[in-house]
Amino acid sequence: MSRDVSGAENLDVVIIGAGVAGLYAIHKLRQNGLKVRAYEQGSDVGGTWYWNRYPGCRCDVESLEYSFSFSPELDQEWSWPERYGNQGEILKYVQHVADRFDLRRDIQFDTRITSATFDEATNRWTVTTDNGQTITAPYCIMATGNLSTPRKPDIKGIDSFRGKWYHTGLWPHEGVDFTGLRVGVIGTGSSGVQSIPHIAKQARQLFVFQRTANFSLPAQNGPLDPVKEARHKAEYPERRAGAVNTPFAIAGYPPPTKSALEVSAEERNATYERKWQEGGSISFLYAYTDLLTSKEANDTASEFVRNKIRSIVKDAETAEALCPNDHPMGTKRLILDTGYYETYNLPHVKLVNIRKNPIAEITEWGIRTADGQSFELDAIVFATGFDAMTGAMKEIEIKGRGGVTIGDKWKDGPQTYLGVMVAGFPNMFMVTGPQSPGVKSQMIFSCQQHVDFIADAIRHVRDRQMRRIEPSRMAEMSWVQHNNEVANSTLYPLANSWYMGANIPGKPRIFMPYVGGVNNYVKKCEEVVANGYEGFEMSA
Ligand code: N01
Repeated sequence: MSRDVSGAENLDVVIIGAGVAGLYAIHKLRQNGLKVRAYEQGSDVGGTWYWNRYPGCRCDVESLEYSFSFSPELDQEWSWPERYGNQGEILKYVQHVADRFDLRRDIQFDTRITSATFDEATNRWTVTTDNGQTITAPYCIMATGNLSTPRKPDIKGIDSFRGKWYHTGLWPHEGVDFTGLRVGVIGTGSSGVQSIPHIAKQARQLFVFQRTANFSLPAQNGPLDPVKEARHKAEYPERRAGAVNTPFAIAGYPPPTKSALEVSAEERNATYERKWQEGGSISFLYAYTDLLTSKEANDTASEFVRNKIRSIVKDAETAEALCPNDHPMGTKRLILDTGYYETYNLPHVKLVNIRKNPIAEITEWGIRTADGQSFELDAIVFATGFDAMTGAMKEIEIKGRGGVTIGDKWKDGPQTYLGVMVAGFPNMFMVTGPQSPGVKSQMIFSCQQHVDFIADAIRHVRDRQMRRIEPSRMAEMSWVQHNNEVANSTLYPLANSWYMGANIPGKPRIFMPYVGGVNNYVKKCEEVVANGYEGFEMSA
């Protein structure tokens, strides 16, 4: 690698992160003849799938869909054992991609980026690492992930706990054996719901501390049917091409045509029952056109799921506590589970409703709730989520023009143009940043689509002998406004979700993902390019 007089290493593009986004960025930009390098905090590739190793961790998008689409050969070569990939399988796949496309030689592992500063005189980013290295490059890509900053709540007394505690998003690589232990799990989002049935299989006693009940549907996971796999692989070219015309970037689900309120209760329940048996969240949300836009329509689906919970969980009080009633179904990430509700029928598993009776403190011996009850525990699992969408970037001291930090810029909530760039931060790109549809889509599709857009933008700038690209403040403001208008036309803002920043005390409550659909987002990106990068300003 070349160095400047100060000893800093020089690149064309510095990439932060070697999860699926960072890996594809290396591949794509290298193909465009650029000198790139990714810096990764973990000791291997994989991002989310490297860190989240909790028992039961599994993707909620089907494995034949949740994969890179840039290589038809890769599509045909890889075989998934199950309908939904588990963490180990997906990590193996991502590692295979890194090896097959020789990506590792441009990755530096075990390296955390601490700062990134734009120099207005040279139009270069200077990035520093936690081991004292300095790297400079005209372009910087934040492939830092949306759910990559685990957060444990600040509960009084945690330091005094004599047992062990874990966070699902930072799970020990050697695994955890809960056999014979008394375990407490705090949090019932996707991570909690997926891990609870597995922990229950080992633990002597399991207490689940639930603040908010969530909607979970059966994944109906199982071995992948070889006939289905062969058919899907034969259809890959059309399916991959078709994904771009769908809201979630997943083809193969016929879009709904009717309102839930247009049909009889019998017909509706029969449809919901069929979707429940089929498994999967997209299929369920696609039952009717208005499940995410009309509260009345949504109530029919929400009540169907509540009745399912009541029919599965034998203890009526526990069943009622597990019934979500503070948000419409689908406005928080819909969870896919295997045997979650059934777990509460086991005699050694108990739900503790901390909405009614909050955790007062963690003691030497376990958890004490506000009513004075003590739960003696050997281990506590925090399944309490992440500082989503903005957390990872705010952990790096990113300074744009005039020394303004990303923390200053986003103090009232994130502002971006297309979720790809931020006004005031020239030549810095984000892969699936806030106000992009990333987290509301088949994530690998969105990562690729964003990286392709970024790679084209960089080529456009370089081809014109320009040295700086940045969105105009006007374009950014109007995209943020559009994002809010789209969100407000749906039921999404009714939920206290991580989409809203609601899970982090003090975080601005702004609906962050773009929910207008991947199809509309991609059309917008294409228009922007066709109009000469409309909304972006370029200079020499
Ligand atoms: O985190 P979450 P997650 N005291 O934020 C509770 C993706 N993902 O790691 O709802 C007590 O959803 C909190 O309660 P409340 C997926 O996109 C995907 O589970 O804030 N409880 C909630 O129950 C997912 O949406 C997969 O009241 C506290 C839980 O902790 C996203 O990651 C698998 C608390 C956090 O739920 C995040 O999921 C796993 C406190 N102080 C994750 N603070 C799949 O692909 C928080 N909670 C399937």
